[in-house]
Amino acid sequence: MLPPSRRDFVSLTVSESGSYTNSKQWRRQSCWRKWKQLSRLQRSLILFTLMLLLVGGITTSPTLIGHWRDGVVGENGYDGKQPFVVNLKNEYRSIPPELPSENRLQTKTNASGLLGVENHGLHLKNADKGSKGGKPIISWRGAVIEEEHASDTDTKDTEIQDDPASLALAESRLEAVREAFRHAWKGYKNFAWGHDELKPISKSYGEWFGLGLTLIDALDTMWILGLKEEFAEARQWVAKELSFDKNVDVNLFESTIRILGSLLSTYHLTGDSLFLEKAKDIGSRLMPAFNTASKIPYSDVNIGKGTAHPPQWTSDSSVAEVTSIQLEFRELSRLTGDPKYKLAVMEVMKQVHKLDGKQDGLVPMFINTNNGLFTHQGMYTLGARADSYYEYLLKQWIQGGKTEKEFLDDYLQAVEGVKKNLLKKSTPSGLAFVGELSHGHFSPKMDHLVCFLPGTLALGAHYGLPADHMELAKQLMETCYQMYAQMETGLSPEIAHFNMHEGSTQDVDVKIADRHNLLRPETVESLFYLYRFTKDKKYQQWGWEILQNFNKYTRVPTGGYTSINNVRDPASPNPRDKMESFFLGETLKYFYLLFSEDPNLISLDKYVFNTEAHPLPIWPQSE
Ligand code: DMJ
Repeated sequence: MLPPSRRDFVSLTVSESGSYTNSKQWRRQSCWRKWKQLSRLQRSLILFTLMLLLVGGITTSPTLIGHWRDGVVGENGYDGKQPFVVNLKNEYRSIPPELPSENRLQTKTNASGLLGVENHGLHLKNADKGSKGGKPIISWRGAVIEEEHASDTDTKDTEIQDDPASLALAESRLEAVREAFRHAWKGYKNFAWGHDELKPISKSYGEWFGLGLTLIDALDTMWILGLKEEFAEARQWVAKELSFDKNVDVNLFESTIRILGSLLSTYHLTGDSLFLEKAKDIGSRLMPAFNTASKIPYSDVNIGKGTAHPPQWTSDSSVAEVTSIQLEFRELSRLTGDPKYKLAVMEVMKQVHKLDGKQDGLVPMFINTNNGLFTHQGMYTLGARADSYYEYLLKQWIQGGKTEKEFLDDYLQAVEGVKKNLLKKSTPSGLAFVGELSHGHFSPKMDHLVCFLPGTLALGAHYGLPADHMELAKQLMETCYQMYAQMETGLSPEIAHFNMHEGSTQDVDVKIADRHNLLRPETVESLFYLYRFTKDKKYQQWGWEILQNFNKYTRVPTGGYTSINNVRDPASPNPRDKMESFFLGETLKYFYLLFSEDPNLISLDKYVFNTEAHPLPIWPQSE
């Protein structure tokens, strides 16, 4: 129970906020008043915390981080060679060396801990805010899109929550994420080093492609979290052990988003040419997948033999897989100056853009590699096999500097298609959810995978798309959170069924086969976007609850985290003995970015995340 004086203080603060003016002077005076009202004990505690932060900040100051960069990647680091870029007209010229080094600088500062983050943020405050009131440039069926960012989502974007209490809370949560990462890494290092996935219960590993998938997927996460030692040992493995000259079949989509995506991202963040060389190697080895009659790529490639094929049981590829490799291959063309990567993936987009079989912009789930036509028509979902098609429409438009209008048209049409065909409300709480359509029959089934959508909608609104996208994002965000909160473990199932009939007493039903949780990132990803754009603390709080529940039900004492079979049984969640690479590549990275108060830590005005959470640069307008 708080002593009376402290309760009075709280109510006094609230009443003061009625005369809020948002001026710096007001904030300074208010802070000073608040300071004077604190008890001696409270002041001492705050000073002690600040001291701790100061010491932490000094030990990771830019000088030392510079030393880290030099020591870790500088050994064979950015070589000053100017890579080449492709512009939107397919003209080639060299990338200014500032691009990688600028990005290094930003991450270097961010990686320097709380003080570094604060200084960096204050220095840049308002620096890259887009001008408002720009003339509308594009319209699609009445939806007018402003040239610069939507006014309700950018005003707070570059502000830092700089009061000591916010910063201390943020730092403790960031440290909790670093601790979770170290724990996951410990398991991987001890029992699965250099292999694809940790099996933390049996203290062993599983292979998928045999390429050290978890280690590669986690590279840029370690850099962003500032985990120097872990990054250094991983880099060493990439330099000494990683070889793509192997007789193995890999899935084109998975290896593009996880391996190529991470190598490109890590190259941009560090400037270390090792990662670009590896990216070029895997990128060129994946190209045989595009040697099909239709130019729609096969799902599988043997990266040693240079042969490609569809799965054994079909000549179809999934639509999400062939339309969610574009960010990575386009960037590879830009960096290498070789247009072949970009041309291959753009051909896929061109074909899908004009294909019959869509319903209000929604695409079927499969496409045939022989004739290039959609198959299994009449089934529409925002979940598995279609999800990232929608995500990459928006993100390619952003990556290319908002000039490729077909992507935007298709994206806007698809969002309208979702609203018209798939969006419903549950009973009793009226949660908005996105179901599925099968030959005209609606099913209230929503994959956890669909929870990427609030974040993508919010990102679009940030880039000037209609304000109702942001409203929908907020509603769906609440739903995705409820998919966690309404479960006994506080963790979401893989698939939820929403009740729609009157008299239902609970919104979410989970079928027995759908009760597993694979440590997936989508909800945390969307929480990150929603917090970045709204600064509404509830999104951080929801994320914090989810992190604690991961720690409670999926953390394995000897190292690592595990997927579980049953989110409805806290007494026996039943571990599956597998830590997916995306837990390190995506989930923990998005937790960290969600809890960070620095909007310039991977600025969403400079980077676009691929579907595996690897940030790639937004191309400068001049290219
Ligand atoms: C990841 O590999 C990617 O996010 C992909 O787009 C969907 N599935 C997993 C994570 O759930």
